[in-house]
Amino acid sequence: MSILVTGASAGFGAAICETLVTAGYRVIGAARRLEKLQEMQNRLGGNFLPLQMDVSDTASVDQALAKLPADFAEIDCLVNNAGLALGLEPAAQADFNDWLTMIQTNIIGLTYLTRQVLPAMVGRKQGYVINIGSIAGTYPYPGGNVYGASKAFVRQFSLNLRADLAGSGVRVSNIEPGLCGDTEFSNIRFKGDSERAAKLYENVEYIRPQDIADTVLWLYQRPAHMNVNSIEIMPVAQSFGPLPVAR
Ligand code: 8X3
Repeated sequence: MSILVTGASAGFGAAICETLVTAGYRVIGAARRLEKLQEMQNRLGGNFLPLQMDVSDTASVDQALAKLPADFAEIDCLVNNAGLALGLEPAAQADFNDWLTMIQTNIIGLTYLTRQVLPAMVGRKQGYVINIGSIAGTYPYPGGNVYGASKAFVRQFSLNLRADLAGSGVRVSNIEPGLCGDTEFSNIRFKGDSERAAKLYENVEYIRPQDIADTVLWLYQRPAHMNVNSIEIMPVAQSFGPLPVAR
């Protein structure tokens, strides 16, 4: 039995892998950057398996899954963590290619991998899909356009999976984090403009990857009869904006 974590080479994914391996589980860390995963394996040992995979490419997903050694091949839990935000421009100025990239990874990648892994879970009458959504999937904000919409997809997909999996013994949760620092997420969102990215986290006690990793471990260790449908997490410093009225 194993736990497969996507986007494993940094940020949430790396923290989730480390936390799960430390708790005694066998973990497959999937990501594009194999060398980063290999560094992790040096630290984490034989219960961590690096797996090169680009979730946005269905052929890459198929090839990676086909390569799994027998002692890791039974995936008991899939943590769909790989995802990204690109740009914070208003919709009329956004780069359409950024939108496509987000749709390809956050929606198509996540759904394809889930579709590939689910049948074996259903066959075993046991399994768990933990999706990493976002508060952006519930609350709109300026510049969130397609990123938020992709996370709204993840939220509803998670709930609809629950509907389809009724009676199967397979659990599904959607973790919806708010502002989280110490990851590559913000740098990617601002396309390498580290100054702009750093500004967002200035003087704020933001959520850390470890907070999300602890949440994944907690969810996985709940008893088999208990399903947490969604769990929304914000830093105390973050809350809700007013509903503006344009005049
Ligand atoms: C991103 C959450 O609050 O940084 O998923 O937009 S936030």
